[in-house]
Amino acid sequence: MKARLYVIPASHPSIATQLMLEHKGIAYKRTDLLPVVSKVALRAVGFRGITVPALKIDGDKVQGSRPIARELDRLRPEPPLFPADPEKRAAVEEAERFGDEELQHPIRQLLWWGFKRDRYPMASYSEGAKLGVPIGLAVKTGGPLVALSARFNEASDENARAALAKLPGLLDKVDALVESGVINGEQLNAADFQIAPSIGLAMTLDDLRPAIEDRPAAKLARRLVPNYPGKMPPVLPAEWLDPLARAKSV
Ligand SMILES: N[C@@H](CCC(=O)N[C@@H](CS)C(=O)NCC(=O)O)C(=O)O
Repeated sequence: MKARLYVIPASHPSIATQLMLEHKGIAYKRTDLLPVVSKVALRAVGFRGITVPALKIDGDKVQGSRPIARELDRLRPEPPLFPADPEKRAAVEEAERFGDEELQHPIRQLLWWGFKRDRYPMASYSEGAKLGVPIGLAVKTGGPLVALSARFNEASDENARAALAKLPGLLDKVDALVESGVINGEQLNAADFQIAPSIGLAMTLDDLRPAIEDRPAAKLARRLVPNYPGKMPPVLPAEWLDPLARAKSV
């Protein structure tokens, strides 16, 4: 099987896909892309969409963490990413949908809001990546790239604040999924691989980690992504963090 995965380093759905390829034992080559540049690069190599993860596998092109999970199960059924039992499969698919559609984006917005404030931590998110340019230089000259990505991801003050207000509820939902055994069970599934990187990425933000690290959600992240790349020092205004602090103290 010949596979090449296009990623942005430390992108949570990209890491989800890397984990799934590893789970299947599929060897792959990785192409690391800078945000924004990634959109042009993906089109240049023949993808229709403009986001990572994007996978070329045995001549086919698949884009998006959820379609990729299904394609990997089709190409290499063992070990499966979805349970055979229809009821259990439906629960995993719903958890995976939640991870993709509800959990991923607020965390992405908070990260880009942080980079808007201070882009120097970006280098830590690209450690070990082969971007074709020295990361120090990319960060030094990366002001316009950060501004574009923050705009693309709608990382405004208002949305960052809304993302923080939403976070306790999202974390409660992940905790409930862990506690009901839909995720973090003995057999890992597509929802585990979808959700763990979002929690892992959130925990790279010093502002968010204290509200997460004692939760069941953190156990899943430590199991699947113990060395999530990146570290963002505190950047968020204290009053915006109130909903998180309150959620931790109940
Ligand atoms: N929900 C999609 C998300 C894809 C997505 O938004 N990827 C981001 C990286 S996390 C991206 O490619 N952004 C382009 C950019 O920042 O320039 C999935 O799971 O595949």
